[in-house]
Amino acid sequence: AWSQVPQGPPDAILGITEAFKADSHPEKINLGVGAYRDDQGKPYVLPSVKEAEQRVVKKNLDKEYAGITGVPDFTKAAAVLAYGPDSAPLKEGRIVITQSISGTGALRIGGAFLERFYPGDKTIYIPNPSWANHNAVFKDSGLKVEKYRYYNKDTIGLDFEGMVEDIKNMPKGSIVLLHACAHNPTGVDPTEEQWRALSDVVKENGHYPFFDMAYQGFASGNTDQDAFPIRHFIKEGHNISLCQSFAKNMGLYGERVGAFSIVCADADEKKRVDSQIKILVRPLYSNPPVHGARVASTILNDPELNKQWLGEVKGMADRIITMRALLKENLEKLGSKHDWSHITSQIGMFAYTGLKPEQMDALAKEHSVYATKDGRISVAGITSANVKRLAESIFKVTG
Ligand code: PLP
Ligand code: TYF
Repeated sequence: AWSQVPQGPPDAILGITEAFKADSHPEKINLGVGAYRDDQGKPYVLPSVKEAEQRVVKKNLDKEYAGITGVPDFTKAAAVLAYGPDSAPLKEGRIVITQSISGTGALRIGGAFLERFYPGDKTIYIPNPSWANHNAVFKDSGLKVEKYRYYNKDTIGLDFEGMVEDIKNMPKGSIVLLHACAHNPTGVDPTEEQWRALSDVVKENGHYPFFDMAYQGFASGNTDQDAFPIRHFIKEGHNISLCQSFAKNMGLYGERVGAFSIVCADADEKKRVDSQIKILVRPLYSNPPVHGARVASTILNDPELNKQWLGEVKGMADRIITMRALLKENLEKLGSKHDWSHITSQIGMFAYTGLKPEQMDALAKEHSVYATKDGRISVAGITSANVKRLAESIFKVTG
C-alpha cells in the first residue's frame, strides 16, 4: 500500500545523534541535541527529581486517567512558576492552562487552537532563525508560517532594529511567536529594555504574543529572572499564550512534562476557552500521562524541594557558563585571531558559533565533533575533559 511513499530526510537535530553513534573515534564529541550533560558527559537526573520520584512511589497512587487538562496540582504550580505568585490574571482566575506533552505538545495545542479560533489572519511569525521544529509544528497545525528578522550575522547578535521594523510591518493583529528566554538556536536574547520596547510595538500594532518558554531558569540560572518577558507583557495588559516545557529545567526530557496556557480577558472567557481546549485535546491524545507531572508537581509544591531544585537549575546554568568561558579561553590560548566574545555573551544551552556549514562538516569529518550545520553547538555537551580538544578542532577549521 505504501509504494508511493517517498523517503524523507532525518530530523536536522536528532539525526546528528545517529551520525555520532556511528563514529568509532574514542574522543568523539556530541554537541548536537540540546540536552544537559554533567561534567562527565553523562545525562543528569536531578537529585530533586530522584527525591520527588521516591515520594511519588511511596504514595502508592493509582494509575487512573488524569482529566483532559492533566494533573491540576501540577498545572496550577506551573502557572505560578511562569506568571509569578502575584500575577493579576492568575489571581483573577482568567488563565486557562492544560498539561501538555512537553513543550512540543504545548506548541501543537496552541497551534491547533489558533488555527480553529484566532479571529485574524492565521499566520504565525517566528524569528529567523528559530527552533527547527517550530515551522513543522505550526504548519502541521494548519497555520501559515512567516519569519521576522532576529539575528544579525555580522554582529553575531540581535538584529533589534530589524526585528522591530518587521514587527511593525506585519499586518495589524498578527500572531508573533517569541522565545521567552535562551533563544534556540542563537543564545541571543533581547535585553529587558528591548523587551519593554517589544511589548510596546506588539501592543501598538494589535499583535498577539505567543510565547515559547522551553528554558526557564537556563538563561540566568534564576526562574523569576528568566520569566521577565512573560511578566512584563502581562503587566502591560497583553493577554498572551504560553508554552512551557519541563524537559530542560527539570531534566524530565523523556517524561514529556509541559503546559499550555492562555490568558483570557475575564473569567467568562476563560470558561469558554477552557471548554474548547478540552474539545481540542480529546481527539488528539485524550489526556496526558501522569507520572512526570506528579514528579514536577511534588517539586513545585514542596517549599524545601522547590528550593533544592532551583539550586540545581542554577548549577546546570553555571556549568554551562563555565564551559563557555573555558572554550573561549582555550581558543584564545591557541592564538585564534577571531573574536570569540559571543561565546560568553550568548546565553542558555546553545552557542551560535558563526561557523560555516563547510566548517561544521570538517568538524565532523576530520575531528569527530558533531553539531548542527548552522554552527549551533550545545554547550551542555562540553566538559572539562573535552573542551581543549574541542577548541583545537574549532581552531583548525577556522584557521
Ligand atoms: N521550544 C524550543 C525553543 C525548544 O528548544 C524545545 C526543545 O527543547 C522545545 C520547544 C520543546 O521541547 P520538548 O518538547 O522536549 O519540551
Ligand atoms: O534544539 C534542540 O536540540 C532541543 C531538542 O525534534 C530537540 O530542542 C531537538 C529536535 C527535536 C526535538 C527536540
